[in-house]
Amino acid sequence: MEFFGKKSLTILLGTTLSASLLLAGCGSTETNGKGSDSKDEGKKYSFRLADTHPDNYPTVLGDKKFAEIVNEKTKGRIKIDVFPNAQLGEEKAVIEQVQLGAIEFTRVSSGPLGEFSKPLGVFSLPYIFDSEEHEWKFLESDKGKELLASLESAKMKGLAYYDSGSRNFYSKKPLKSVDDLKGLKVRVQQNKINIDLMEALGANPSPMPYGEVFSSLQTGVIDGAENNYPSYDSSNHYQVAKNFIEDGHQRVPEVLMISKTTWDKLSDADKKIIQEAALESVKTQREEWAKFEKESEAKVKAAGATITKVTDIKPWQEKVKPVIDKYRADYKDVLEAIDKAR
Ligand code: GTR
Repeated sequence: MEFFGKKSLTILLGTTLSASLLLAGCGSTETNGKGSDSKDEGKKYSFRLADTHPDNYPTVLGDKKFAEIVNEKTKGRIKIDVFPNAQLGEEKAVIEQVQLGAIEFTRVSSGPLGEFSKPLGVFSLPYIFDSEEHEWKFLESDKGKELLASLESAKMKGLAYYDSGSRNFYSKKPLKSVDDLKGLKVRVQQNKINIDLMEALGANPSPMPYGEVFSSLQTGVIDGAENNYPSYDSSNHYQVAKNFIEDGHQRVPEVLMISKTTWDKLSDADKKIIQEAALESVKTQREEWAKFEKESEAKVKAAGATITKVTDIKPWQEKVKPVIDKYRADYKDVLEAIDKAR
């Protein structure tokens, strides 16, 4: 139900927004506090932040916390409106808009980002993290920060990582072991490492935008997909693909970021506020994530999803070894740093 609501809302707002964009000429508005360049007053800004998830989703709650802190610290001078539900477009399209500065902020997965900034692709490699602790130890390390900073060469500025748990496979057909993936058509995030990953697992990869997955599962265009519990739940995929196997093949962090074009226009003081607010919002996002993840797992089980826990991950890791081997040289330093954080 939510899905159809989301689609029609997207179409509706898509039309309205493109019209207002045309009128405004650009997504952000800037005015000066007193009609002068007074540094004390600073400039007034009205920015937009795009997120693909629905309103109550942990990333959107993080986005809103971020916007609220910026608003408070600037006494309302910098206003950031959060647009959830892919109202401003699917992730790949939004990233392109952010590169152009037409959308100022977004929260996206590092999955699709890897196609815009190669260093971030490392997160799509399978089974590189043992646990949430291992992942966060790396994300907060110098190398983790360096990866965020690498976005600058792609006209974006990474402000913070958000939690996204681990990704697992689900299908309309039973999934009890790695062999059951053989021959299945599985939707993946739009990133070429995922194509190699699915091929190594014997499945047929089908990259497509997130918003198309529900109907593709429903109509049988694809057999399955993969994601964390919160997305499996909030996208209603659990209603059409009831077999979920907890293999935890990837931990793909979320990224909160700003267009480099927008960033470069800000005063140093405003940059500081925005950077600090983003890092402050991580706490809220991670708390909400931990709660939502548990609730989603319970909800999909109660709704009849069949959950299989993988007790021996070795056969999975064996199968995807060629993927790691293919990319090892490209990600040598960062893979070493990930190992060190273990
Ligand atoms: C979710 C992620 C989204 C989107 C989605 C997908 O886990 O939070 O931003 O990337 O996965 O699979 O497309």
